[in-house]
Amino acid sequence: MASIRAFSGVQPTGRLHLGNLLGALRQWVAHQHTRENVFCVVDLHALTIPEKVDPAQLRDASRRVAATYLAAGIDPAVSRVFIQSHIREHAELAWVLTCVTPLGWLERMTQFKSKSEGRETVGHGLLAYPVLQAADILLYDTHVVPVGEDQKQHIELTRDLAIRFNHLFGDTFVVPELTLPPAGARVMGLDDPTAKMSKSIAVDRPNHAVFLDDAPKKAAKKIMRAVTDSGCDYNPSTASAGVVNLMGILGACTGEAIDDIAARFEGQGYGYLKKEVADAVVAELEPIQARLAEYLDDPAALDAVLTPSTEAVRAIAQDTMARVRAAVGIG
Ligand code: AQP
Repeated sequence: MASIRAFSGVQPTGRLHLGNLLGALRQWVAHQHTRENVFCVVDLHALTIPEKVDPAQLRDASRRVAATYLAAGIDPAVSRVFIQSHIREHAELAWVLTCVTPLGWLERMTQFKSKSEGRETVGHGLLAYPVLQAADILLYDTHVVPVGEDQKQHIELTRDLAIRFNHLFGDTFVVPELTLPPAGARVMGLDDPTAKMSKSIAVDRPNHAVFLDDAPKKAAKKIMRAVTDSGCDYNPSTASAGVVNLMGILGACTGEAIDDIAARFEGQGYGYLKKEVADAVVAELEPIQARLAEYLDDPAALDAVLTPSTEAVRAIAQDTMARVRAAVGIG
């Protein structure tokens, strides 16, 4: 049986949070032994809002994200981990795909609309972001893209672009499928459970997100302060967004079904739920933090993963790009 290849990535735009772990990293780890895996730190994507780029820090941030993948349980024996900008073919394929992308497809992306809202000028990179993401995925003949729910529309666009390109230039790309985790696909902000937990929001709002490198006490404190309501309703269809979010986080950490969590806490104050969520989150974070510290203390150990991974994925990227150049008549 031909193997299934998974591709996914995270932007080095800030400290990774619980949403990144439960929505993305945990499903990468869970299935890595039954797939071929290509996990990328998407640093070119981090340039899309140039005002927020700190050139002195970006390279370090990329290495830290790569180390976090490994600390979260990515096994370099079966998974490739590399930094996007080290493979030039991402940018080349992005341009070729840009030329087959109708503008309207990009203008209707909800992430583009929300990120460009209220900005005086909107950069082309922000609009073109999903085309670069499509290039990342299609470059590796990806079958599955394990991501959080917020990426659904972008993966749909990637599929549409692969189909359009194949139609225009002949069968070139594998058309990938999205995969979501069974729980934790959309972790909401602790201080505002109507908005997705997000790195950029967390920068100015200390109680918005639990970061994967938060000290256990601090992580627990943020959860104990999470916004709920003044009632006592655990029914998943009527409970407030904050309570549903906390039950979702607990379920994602422990594997317990939401209905069972709701039944267990019925009649108890939210403090009991928060305490259990805090314990479950801290139990997730502690081993990750211990392994992260080891990788950060030993840059050579990280290089020993990144260097061979980069060479291995380069070979795949070069093959795909050769096919693309032949298909469109360049190179
Ligand atoms: N809140 C979330 N719940 C579940 N999954 C999430 N992901 C992000 N936030 C949540 C998933 O994490 C992966 C990497 O995300 P990203 O860094 O590429 O970009 P993002 O989705 O834009 O993350 P942020 O935190 O919101 O970053 P900023 O603020 O920089 O834009 C993806 O698989 C994503 O689904």
